[in-house]
Amino acid sequence: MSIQVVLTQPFTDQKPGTSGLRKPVRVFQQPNYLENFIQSIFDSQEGIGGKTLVLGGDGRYYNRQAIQTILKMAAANGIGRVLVGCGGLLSTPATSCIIRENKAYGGIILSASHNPGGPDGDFGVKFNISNGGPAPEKVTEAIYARSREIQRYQILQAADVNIDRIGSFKLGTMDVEVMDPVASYLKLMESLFDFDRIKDLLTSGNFSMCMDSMHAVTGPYAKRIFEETLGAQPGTVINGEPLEDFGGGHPDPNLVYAKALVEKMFADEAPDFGAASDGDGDRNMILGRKFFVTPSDSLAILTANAHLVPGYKDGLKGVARSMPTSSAVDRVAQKLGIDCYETPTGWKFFGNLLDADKVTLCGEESFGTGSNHIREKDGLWAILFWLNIIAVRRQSVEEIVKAHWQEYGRNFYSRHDYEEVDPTRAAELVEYVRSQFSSLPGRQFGKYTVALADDFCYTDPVDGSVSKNQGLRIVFTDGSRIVFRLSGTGTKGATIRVYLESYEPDANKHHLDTQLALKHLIAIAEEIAQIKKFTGMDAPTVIT
Ligand code: VG1
Ligand code: CO
Repeated sequence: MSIQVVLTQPFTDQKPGTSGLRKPVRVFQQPNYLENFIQSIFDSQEGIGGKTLVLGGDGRYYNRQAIQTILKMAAANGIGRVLVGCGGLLSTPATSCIIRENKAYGGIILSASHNPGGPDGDFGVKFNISNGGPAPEKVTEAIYARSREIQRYQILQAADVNIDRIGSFKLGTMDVEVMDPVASYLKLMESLFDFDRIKDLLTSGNFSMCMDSMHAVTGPYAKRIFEETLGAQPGTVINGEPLEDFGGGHPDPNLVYAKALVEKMFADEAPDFGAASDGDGDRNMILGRKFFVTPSDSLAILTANAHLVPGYKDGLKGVARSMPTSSAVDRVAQKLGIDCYETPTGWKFFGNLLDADKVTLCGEESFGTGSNHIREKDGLWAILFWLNIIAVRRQSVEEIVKAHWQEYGRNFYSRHDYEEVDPTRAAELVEYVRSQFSSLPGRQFGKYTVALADDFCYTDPVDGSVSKNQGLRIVFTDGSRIVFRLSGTGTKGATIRVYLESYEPDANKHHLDTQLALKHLIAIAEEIAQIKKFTGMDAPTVIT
């Protein structure tokens, strides 16, 4: 086996976004495209030689080929050992768990998360560091800088290896360990949650659940955890077979894309509890019978009930949410007397706070919740957390949420996405809103008065690093907000996200439909941003 040095030329578009480098499969299939990016990771990471890396993906199209390429490149670049998930599968949270457990240098996760897969879908590469979390901006910038000047990459000339059987072997001088993707993760979950109590609930005969894995990576995890370990009925996990094209679906756990689950949960005779996760297993959606839990509320409710869960019963250090996430959790933090941090969108911003032990739980409005058990958001963890709470409180999802609103008030919340917008027009919209920053404060729109209009800028309280331009926010005097942001994960044109939040203390109004409750704010967003004019669209493409 010899090491081949391949001459190459830089691609100019290998800048990682909110969560890794995400592009259409066809872009990744260009000669040298994947290789350049992987070599840029190796070149920009000092001291990676001889170290351990974790490698796996969400099973989407091109996962298996990419794993073979990366293994051979790792061997040629002097990596000591690679732990790879059997079948090339590892969920994002499991990768984080395995990096931490093995004190690995880092990991490479092959996923475009909730973006569709298949030859015409998307592919992605994420690099995680030794704390198990997404590489922070200074690391992704170094990778990007390297990708702009790369001239060669190294790869071992060797036959493909068998990644479908658990075991160890050598590839050149590098050790490869093909491992069970589920075992370590399951052990970690057992250490945090009251599995006996959840098992009692699931086998009691008067509680039923449905878990939709959306033909993505959590299928094997969910079957092992819910059906084999916790005794849920066989068939509890639906769409549990990971498929390269996710069965043609959009593995995004929301009311629009998790169709099979939503149909079940909103039918008569619906199960008591429903949940779904995304392509790489880091997102979650929680449903009760004919009832949807907004992710921002979910974070607040987990925070308020954490004392009921063994892994968190000693209290929380603090909580964090991304800026566009509703401030429901802020109210809980205030009551608990703990700190609440507001970070830019993307899990990489939670890493420092978790490492410094400033926060225990964190979450995003985009169906992501997690804690200090790993350094990624974690779909199945959130689902187990909910089950643990239900097992203790013995109330329905709806009862738990409504009691929460009763106590804290309700933060009506919604996100409107405008997808595949012409990038120039999207940039113009942003500029247009920004140009009003000086005139907006004090301006009145019906019952709302603008208190603040700015471009969110974050200074990391741990290392002092500054991240600018993280979203335009318009905050009103009653705490209601409109936020405009451009997506950093889309691959077709630009996606404009409009986040809307309005606080309602009056319990008599908590039953209102969300879109109705937000209708004035929606109209104000249109007035301020002229969305119809800039996008040419009459309505959002996705509402969550
Ligand atoms: C989106 C979400 C963000 C999330 C990111 C990655 O980013 O808004 O909250 O962290 O996806 O999640 P953006 O830049 O498109 O708004 V995942 O499950 O795709 O790794
Ligand atoms: Co994801």
